[in-house]
Amino acid sequence: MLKTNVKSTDENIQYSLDNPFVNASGCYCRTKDKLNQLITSPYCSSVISKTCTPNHRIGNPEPRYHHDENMSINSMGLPNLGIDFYLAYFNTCENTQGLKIVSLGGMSLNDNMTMLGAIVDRSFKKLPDINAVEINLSCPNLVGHGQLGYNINNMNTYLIKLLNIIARKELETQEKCKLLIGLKLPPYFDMCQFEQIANVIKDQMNYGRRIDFLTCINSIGNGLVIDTDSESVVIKPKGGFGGIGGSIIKPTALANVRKFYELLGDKLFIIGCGGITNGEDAFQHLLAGASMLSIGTQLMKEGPDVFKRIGLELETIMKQKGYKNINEVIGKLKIIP
Ligand code: RRO
Repeated sequence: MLKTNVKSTDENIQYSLDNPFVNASGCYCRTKDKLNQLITSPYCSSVISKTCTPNHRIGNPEPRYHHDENMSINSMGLPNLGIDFYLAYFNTCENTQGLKIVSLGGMSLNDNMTMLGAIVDRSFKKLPDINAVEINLSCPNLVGHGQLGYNINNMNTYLIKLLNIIARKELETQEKCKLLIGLKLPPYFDMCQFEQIANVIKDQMNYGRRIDFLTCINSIGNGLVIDTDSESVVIKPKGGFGGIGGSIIKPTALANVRKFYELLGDKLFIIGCGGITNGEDAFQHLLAGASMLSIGTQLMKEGPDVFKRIGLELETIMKQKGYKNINEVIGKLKIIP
């Protein structure tokens, strides 16, 4: 009942996934132990790595993550074990069914070009490491680095240079790249921003550069959580500012999924991320237009069993409503005439 189909823009690559669930990058995916727990977790068909850099990074000082009932705040600062670790992990792990996604977040365009170039080369050599790449354009926590997803001109030039790596390889080999390529976007709040970003993406696609999916949304950047008792911020980096996740960001996440589904849903698929805590939230993300569902804060709170609970709750809602499969739900949100 929860099977979902995802495909590349030109339908060259297609996957039928047992269920739509994947962890949000950053949650349970930095170390081998945590990744193993996801890979073996029922109802988690696909797994994404922590956003990675060419080399190991320690990240920001602790405490750097905090959650309460309705929200989370983090300023992790990209702690990760370096791209080679994640490629090697996926190369040997046993999840053969779902998507194995590496999230890329180099400190510079050069970093990302080097990492993507290596991944694409490996993929053309048919090494089985991974089948998808998510390019993170939206980390809110790097001191001195703005979020690329908020700088439309830079984002456009950046994507041209990065995605040309794939286009060139395809030209050279006369073969299609077998990787799904996605962008992790920050939340947008203005109708003009949605249109501008959608136009940047359409332009890339019109010039033959691959973008197969969008992940909407990353945490809402630079929120501030204050503890009344201690009269203090709750995380150390950046004076307490950090990315906000959890239930309270669901309306923003749904709006981003919906808008990009309206603007680009005939060209690519969307991974809904933000505020999924139960089957009803999952159902709403599907209605808005998500084909896959990414769980972050709730995974941190509950551990990998969260996928089964939410999956079963989603199945119950779908049965009650008479739906036989997810495709009957995706994007079918009604508006009031
Ligand atoms: O590591 C982080 O601080 C982090 C990243 Br890369 C991201 O994309 N989103 C987020 O909330 N934290």
